[in-house]
Amino acid sequence: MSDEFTFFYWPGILGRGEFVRLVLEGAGVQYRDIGREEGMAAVVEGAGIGGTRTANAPFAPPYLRHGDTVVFQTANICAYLGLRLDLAPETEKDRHFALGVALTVEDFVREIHDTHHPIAVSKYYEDQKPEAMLRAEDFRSNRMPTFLQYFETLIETNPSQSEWLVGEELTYCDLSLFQVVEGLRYAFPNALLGLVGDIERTTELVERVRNHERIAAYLESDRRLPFNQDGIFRHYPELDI
Ligand SMILES: N[C@@H](CCC(=O)N[C@@H](CS)C(=O)NCC(=O)O)C(=O)O
Repeated sequence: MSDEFTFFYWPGILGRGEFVRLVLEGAGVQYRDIGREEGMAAVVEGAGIGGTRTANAPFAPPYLRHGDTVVFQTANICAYLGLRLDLAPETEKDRHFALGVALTVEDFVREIHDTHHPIAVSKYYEDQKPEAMLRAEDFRSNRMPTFLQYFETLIETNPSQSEWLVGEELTYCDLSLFQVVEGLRYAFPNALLGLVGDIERTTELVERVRNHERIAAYLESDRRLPFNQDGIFRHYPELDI
Protein backbone atom coordinates (compact mmCIF):
# COMPACT_ATOMS: atom_id res chain seq x y z
CA MET A 1 0.00 0.00 0.00
CA SER A 2 1.35 3.40 -1.01
CA ASP A 3 1.33 6.16 1.59
CA GLU A 4 1.56 8.81 -1.10
CA PHE A 5 -1.13 11.47 -1.15
CA THR A 6 -2.83 11.41 -4.56
CA PHE A 7 -5.02 14.41 -5.13
CA PHE A 8 -7.72 14.77 -7.79
CA TYR A 9 -9.22 18.06 -8.96
CA TRP A 10 -10.08 19.80 -12.20
CA PRO A 11 -7.05 21.36 -13.89
CA GLY A 12 -7.11 25.05 -14.79
CA ILE A 13 -9.04 26.44 -11.82
CA LEU A 14 -8.39 26.99 -8.13
CA GLY A 15 -11.93 26.07 -7.10
CA ARG A 16 -12.51 23.85 -4.08
CA GLY A 17 -9.34 21.94 -4.85
CA GLU A 18 -7.25 24.86 -3.66
CA PHE A 19 -8.45 24.42 -0.07
CA VAL A 20 -6.92 20.94 -0.11
CA ARG A 21 -3.80 21.98 -2.00
CA LEU A 22 -3.07 24.65 0.65
CA VAL A 23 -3.01 21.99 3.38
CA LEU A 24 -0.64 19.78 1.38
CA GLU A 25 1.57 22.75 0.54
CA GLY A 26 1.43 24.20 4.06
CA ALA A 27 2.65 20.87 5.43
CA GLY A 28 5.41 20.69 2.83
CA VAL A 29 4.45 17.14 1.89
CA GLN A 30 4.98 15.39 -1.45
CA TYR A 31 1.78 14.74 -3.36
CA ARG A 32 0.58 13.88 -6.81
CA ASP A 33 -1.84 16.30 -8.48
CA ILE A 34 -3.53 14.07 -11.02
CA GLY A 35 -5.64 16.74 -12.76
CA ARG A 36 -2.55 18.85 -13.45
CA GLU A 37 -0.35 15.87 -14.36
CA GLU A 38 -2.75 13.83 -16.48
CA GLY A 39 -5.70 16.09 -17.29
CA MET A 40 -9.42 16.15 -16.76
CA ALA A 41 -10.12 12.63 -18.05
CA ALA A 42 -8.01 11.10 -15.28
CA VAL A 43 -10.05 13.01 -12.66
CA VAL A 44 -13.31 11.80 -14.19
CA GLU A 45 -12.03 8.27 -14.50
CA GLY A 46 -10.67 8.15 -10.95
CA ALA A 47 -14.11 8.99 -9.54
CA GLY A 48 -16.12 6.98 -12.00
CA ILE A 49 -17.99 10.21 -12.81
CA GLY A 50 -20.33 9.81 -15.77
CA GLY A 51 -19.89 6.03 -15.82
CA THR A 52 -20.65 3.20 -13.48
CA ARG A 53 -19.46 4.22 -10.09
CA THR A 54 -17.19 1.80 -8.32
CA ALA A 55 -17.29 0.99 -4.60
CA ASN A 56 -16.42 3.96 -2.38
CA ALA A 57 -16.64 6.41 -5.28
CA PRO A 58 -16.59 10.10 -4.40
CA PHE A 59 -19.54 12.18 -5.61
CA ALA A 60 -17.42 14.96 -7.11
CA PRO A 61 -13.90 16.41 -7.05
CA PRO A 62 -11.95 17.32 -5.02
CA TYR A 63 -11.03 13.91 -3.67
CA LEU A 64 -7.93 12.28 -2.28
CA ARG A 65 -6.47 8.77 -2.32
CA HIS A 66 -4.17 7.77 0.47
CA GLY A 67 -3.29 4.10 0.27
CA ASP A 68 -6.65 2.37 -0.07
CA THR A 69 -8.51 5.20 1.64
CA VAL A 70 -10.62 7.55 -0.50
CA VAL A 71 -11.62 10.86 1.08
CA PHE A 72 -14.01 13.37 -0.49
CA GLN A 73 -15.86 16.58 0.44
CA THR A 74 -13.46 19.50 0.78
CA ALA A 75 -13.72 20.04 4.54
CA ASN A 76 -13.47 16.31 5.19
CA ILE A 77 -10.28 16.06 3.11
CA CYS A 78 -8.75 19.07 4.85
CA ALA A 79 -9.57 17.57 8.27
CA TYR A 80 -8.12 14.19 7.25
CA LEU A 81 -4.90 15.81 6.07
CA GLY A 82 -4.75 18.28 8.95
CA LEU A 83 -4.77 15.43 11.45
CA ARG A 84 -1.95 13.58 9.68
CA LEU A 85 0.17 16.60 8.78
CA ASP A 86 0.10 18.52 12.04
CA LEU A 87 -2.32 21.16 10.82
CA ALA A 88 -5.23 20.27 13.11
CA PRO A 89 -5.90 21.29 16.73
CA GLU A 90 -4.50 19.20 19.55
CA THR A 91 -7.63 18.20 21.45
CA GLU A 92 -10.58 16.12 20.27
CA LYS A 93 -12.97 18.86 21.33
CA ASP A 94 -11.12 21.43 19.21
CA ARG A 95 -10.88 18.97 16.29
CA HIS A 96 -14.64 18.61 16.14
CA PHE A 97 -15.03 22.35 16.40
CA ALA A 98 -12.47 22.83 13.61
CA LEU A 99 -14.45 20.55 11.30
CA GLY A 100 -17.56 22.63 12.02
CA VAL A 101 -15.63 25.76 11.08
CA ALA A 102 -14.32 24.19 7.85
CA LEU A 103 -17.84 23.06 6.90
CA THR A 104 -19.03 26.63 7.50
CA VAL A 105 -16.32 27.89 5.13
CA GLU A 106 -17.68 25.44 2.56
CA ASP A 107 -21.23 26.75 3.11
CA PHE A 108 -19.82 30.22 2.44
CA VAL A 109 -18.07 28.95 -0.70
CA ARG A 110 -21.38 27.50 -1.95
CA GLU A 111 -23.10 30.86 -1.45
CA ILE A 112 -20.27 32.66 -3.24
CA HIS A 113 -20.65 30.26 -6.15
CA ASP A 114 -24.42 30.78 -6.18
CA THR A 115 -24.06 34.53 -6.72
CA HIS A 116 -23.12 33.85 -10.36
CA HIS A 117 -25.10 30.60 -10.69
CA PRO A 118 -28.28 31.15 -8.61
CA ILE A 119 -30.60 29.09 -10.82
CA ALA A 120 -28.66 26.24 -12.41
CA VAL A 121 -25.08 24.99 -12.40
CA SER A 122 -25.66 23.65 -15.90
CA LYS A 123 -26.62 27.08 -17.34
CA TYR A 124 -24.28 29.93 -18.34
CA TYR A 125 -24.01 32.98 -16.09
CA GLU A 126 -25.38 35.05 -18.98
CA ASP A 127 -28.58 32.97 -18.89
CA GLN A 128 -29.25 33.76 -15.23
CA LYS A 129 -27.99 37.32 -14.96
CA PRO A 130 -31.08 39.07 -13.50
CA GLU A 131 -31.32 36.42 -10.76
CA ALA A 132 -27.56 36.68 -10.19
CA MET A 133 -27.88 40.45 -9.68
CA LEU A 134 -30.54 39.89 -6.98
CA ARG A 135 -28.64 37.07 -5.33
CA ALA A 136 -25.39 39.04 -5.31
CA GLU A 137 -27.07 42.06 -3.78
CA ASP A 138 -28.30 39.98 -0.85
CA PHE A 139 -24.94 38.24 -0.63
CA ARG A 140 -23.08 41.57 -0.39
CA SER A 141 -25.45 43.15 2.11
CA ASN A 142 -26.31 40.19 4.32
CA ARG A 143 -24.52 36.90 3.84
CA MET A 144 -20.96 38.08 3.23
CA PRO A 145 -20.85 40.28 6.37
CA THR A 146 -22.57 37.55 8.43
CA PHE A 147 -20.03 34.86 7.52
CA LEU A 148 -17.01 37.17 7.80
CA GLN A 149 -18.17 38.55 11.14
CA TYR A 150 -18.53 34.99 12.42
CA PHE A 151 -14.92 34.11 11.54
CA GLU A 152 -13.74 37.42 13.01
CA THR A 153 -15.52 36.62 16.28
CA LEU A 154 -13.95 33.15 16.41
CA ILE A 155 -10.48 34.70 16.22
CA GLU A 156 -11.40 37.33 18.80
CA THR A 157 -12.90 34.86 21.28
CA ASN A 158 -10.48 31.94 20.78
CA PRO A 159 -9.84 30.92 24.41
CA SER A 160 -6.14 30.36 23.69
CA GLN A 161 -5.80 33.97 22.41
CA SER A 162 -3.61 32.62 19.62
CA GLU A 163 -5.12 34.91 16.95
CA TRP A 164 -5.92 31.74 14.94
CA LEU A 165 -9.44 30.41 14.40
CA VAL A 166 -9.21 27.27 16.57
CA GLY A 167 -6.70 26.19 19.17
CA GLU A 168 -3.19 27.44 19.71
CA GLU A 169 -1.56 26.94 16.33
CA LEU A 170 -2.19 27.41 12.62
CA THR A 171 -4.70 24.80 11.36
CA TYR A 172 -6.31 23.84 8.07
CA CYS A 173 -9.21 26.15 9.03
CA ASP A 174 -6.91 29.20 8.85
CA LEU A 175 -5.67 28.09 5.43
CA SER A 176 -9.29 27.82 4.27
CA LEU A 177 -10.15 31.28 5.62
CA PHE A 178 -7.10 32.64 3.78
CA GLN A 179 -8.33 31.15 0.52
CA VAL A 180 -11.88 32.40 0.88
CA VAL A 181 -10.73 35.96 1.66
CA GLU A 182 -8.31 35.90 -1.29
CA GLY A 183 -11.19 34.70 -3.47
CA LEU A 184 -13.43 37.52 -2.24
CA ARG A 185 -10.66 40.03 -2.95
CA TYR A 186 -10.77 38.84 -6.54
CA ALA A 187 -14.53 38.44 -6.93
CA PHE A 188 -15.99 41.15 -4.69
CA PRO A 189 -13.21 43.74 -4.14
CA ASN A 190 -15.65 46.63 -3.55
CA ALA A 191 -17.88 44.76 -1.12
CA LEU A 192 -14.84 43.53 0.79
CA LEU A 193 -13.39 47.03 0.99
CA GLY A 194 -16.60 48.14 2.71
CA LEU A 195 -16.08 45.53 5.42
CA VAL A 196 -12.36 45.77 6.17
CA GLY A 197 -12.90 47.94 9.26
CA ASP A 198 -14.99 45.14 10.78
CA ILE A 199 -12.62 42.26 10.08
CA GLU A 200 -9.22 43.49 11.21
CA ARG A 201 -8.26 40.22 12.92
CA THR A 202 -9.21 38.25 9.83
CA THR A 203 -7.11 40.54 7.65
CA GLU A 204 -4.14 40.05 9.97
CA LEU A 205 -4.64 36.29 9.98
CA VAL A 206 -4.70 36.28 6.17
CA GLU A 207 -1.39 38.17 6.10
CA ARG A 208 0.17 35.74 8.60
CA VAL A 209 -0.85 32.83 6.38
CA ARG A 210 0.49 34.60 3.29
CA ASN A 211 3.84 35.05 5.04
CA HIS A 212 4.04 31.47 6.34
CA GLU A 213 7.30 30.15 4.90
CA ARG A 214 5.88 27.23 2.91
CA ILE A 215 2.71 29.03 1.85
CA ALA A 216 4.72 32.05 0.69
CA ALA A 217 6.95 29.74 -1.39
CA TYR A 218 3.88 28.02 -2.82
CA LEU A 219 2.18 31.32 -3.72
CA GLU A 220 5.33 32.32 -5.61
CA SER A 221 5.50 29.02 -7.46
CA ASP A 222 3.87 28.15 -10.78
CA ARG A 223 1.78 25.56 -8.92
CA ARG A 224 -0.41 28.41 -7.64
CA LEU A 225 -2.75 29.43 -10.44
CA PRO A 226 -4.24 32.92 -10.65
CA PHE A 227 -7.98 33.27 -10.03
CA ASN A 228 -9.95 33.21 -13.28
CA GLN A 229 -13.48 33.46 -14.62
CA ASP A 230 -14.07 29.69 -14.73
CA GLY A 231 -13.76 28.98 -11.03
CA ILE A 232 -15.96 29.57 -8.00
CA PHE A 233 -14.61 33.07 -7.39
CA ARG A 234 -15.45 35.14 -10.48
CA HIS A 235 -15.24 38.87 -10.87
CA TYR A 236 -18.31 40.27 -12.60
CA PRO A 237 -18.21 44.03 -11.88
CA GLU A 238 -22.01 44.26 -12.13
CA LEU A 239 -22.31 41.85 -9.16
CA ASP A 240 -19.97 43.96 -7.03
CA ILE A 241 -21.47 47.43 -7.31
N1 LIG B 1 -19.57 19.89 -1.15
C1 LIG B 1 -18.63 19.37 -2.10
C2 LIG B 1 -18.92 20.02 -3.44
C3 LIG B 1 -18.16 19.35 -4.56
C4 LIG B 1 -18.40 20.08 -5.86
O1 LIG B 1 -19.42 20.75 -6.06
N2 LIG B 1 -17.40 19.93 -6.75
C5 LIG B 1 -17.47 20.60 -8.03
C6 LIG B 1 -16.15 21.20 -8.42
S1 LIG B 1 -15.70 22.49 -7.29
C7 LIG B 1 -17.89 19.60 -9.08
O2 LIG B 1 -17.10 19.21 -9.93
N3 LIG B 1 -19.14 19.20 -9.02
C8 LIG B 1 -19.71 18.26 -9.93
C9 LIG B 1 -21.14 17.97 -9.56
O3 LIG B 1 -21.62 18.56 -8.57
O4 LIG B 1 -21.77 17.19 -10.26
C10 LIG B 1 -17.20 19.65 -1.63
O5 LIG B 1 -17.00 20.57 -0.84
O6 LIG B 1 -16.27 18.94 -2.03
